[in-house]
Amino acid sequence: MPSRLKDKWVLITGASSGFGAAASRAFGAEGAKVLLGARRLDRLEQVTLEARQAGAAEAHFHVLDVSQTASVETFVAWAKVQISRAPTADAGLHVLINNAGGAQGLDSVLAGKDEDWEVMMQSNVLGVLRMTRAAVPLMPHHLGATILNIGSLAGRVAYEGGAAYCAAKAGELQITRCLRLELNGTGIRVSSIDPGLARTEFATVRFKGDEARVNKLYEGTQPLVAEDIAEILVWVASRPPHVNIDEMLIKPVDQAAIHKVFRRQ
Ligand code: NDP
Ligand code: 8X3
Repeated sequence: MPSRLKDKWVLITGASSGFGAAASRAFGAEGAKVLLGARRLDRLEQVTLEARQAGAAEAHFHVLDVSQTASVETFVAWAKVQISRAPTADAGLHVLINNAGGAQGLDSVLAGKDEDWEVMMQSNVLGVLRMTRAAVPLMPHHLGATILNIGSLAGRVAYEGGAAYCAAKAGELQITRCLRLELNGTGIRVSSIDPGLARTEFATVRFKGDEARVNKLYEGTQPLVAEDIAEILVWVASRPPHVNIDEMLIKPVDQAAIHKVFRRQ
């Protein structure tokens, strides 16, 4: 049976690394048409090539900063032009993946920095709102179109130093739930995909390039890899159109809980 995602338009934010890059290749391998956004254009160009090599029917990229409303609107206007180039009966944006985001620092609330808090709220919370507001008008009704928001284990549990990031990802989860209510009747599906410990560039960004700290985080344990999440995103987006996977929590087997991570000696 051909993939339900073949020739479907899939928009991925934060496609320049980690989950977003792996998802670009995975949706590409399904024969989808991928529209990729992030701030680092050199990385996006490379991922676009990889998506084409994987089998994407089309793959294009454009600069995107989800923390800026003007950038989001320009990006979505560009996406609309791509989608309108070859109108078909089921044209429109089939999958929106709100993935751009991440953490900045691991400071306690008392030591927290305004600039770190602002970056986390801008990308993980306001970025999802802005992208969704701009892109949903491109999504057809009653054809299995899907919004996949990338949340986190951090949105469901608390840990020391995580206040702003945990709040941001709890915000993402609540946005997803509100949106599902607001879009009820349109046939547009909304999911929160919430990973635990995963080895991407996430920790390098959080620890601002301190690789010793990054290595310590993953020492002796087997984290998720980006492809694990990409495979799940493809699976969720290719359920029959009447099926909505509301929320999914995915952790490595070694991570029984946020504070209980098995480490080999
Ligand atoms: P990466 O750091 O590898 O990827 C983050 C991506 O987000 C990059 O492509 C980056 O691109 C993009 N991004 C960040 N800020 C912006 C912005 N303002 N505008 C546009 N793009 C932006 O980490 P992950 O792949 O791990 O992270 C992806 C998502 O998964 C994030 O939302 C993260 O919070 C979440 N997550 C990560 C987990 C993990 O342990 N790795 C676990 C649970 C959730 P660029 O810098 O080029 O703009
Ligand atoms: C990333 C997972 O546990 O590092 O969202 O906050 S965690």
